Amino acid sequence: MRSAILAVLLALLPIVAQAETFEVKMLNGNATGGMAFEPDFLSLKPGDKVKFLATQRGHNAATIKDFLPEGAPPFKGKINQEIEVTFTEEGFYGIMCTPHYDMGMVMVVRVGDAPLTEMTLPKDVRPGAVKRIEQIVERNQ
Ligand SMILES: [Cu+2]
Repeated sequence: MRSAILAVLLALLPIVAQAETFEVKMLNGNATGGMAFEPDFLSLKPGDKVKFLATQRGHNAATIKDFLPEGAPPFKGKINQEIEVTFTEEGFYGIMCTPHYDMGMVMVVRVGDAPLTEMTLPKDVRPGAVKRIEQIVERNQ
């Protein structure tokens, strides 16, 4: 019994050991424009974490409605709050800053290896956000 448990734990070990934590700054602006996540694109393995840092004031990180893989739980951080999120489901996640969504403060998180060309946006994404997402896709293809 004990050796069976050990075998299971050893089998899981590589997965746990490989999980990484990435940091994303929430900024009033950077080289990509005003109101920005930095970086605004991350490519993760399932189980990786992202820590959203309240680097500058007035921002949060939240999933864009219907812009996340099936089965993935939405999240919404509070303004000025640092949050850490574990990404488990493969696919594309659109992340926004709630107060600056219209201004295009969004980022894309990819979990897994799907090409960005397979990403589909929900219909009601705001124009400012669509513009930023198009730039993100262009820079990362
Ligand atoms: Cu913001």
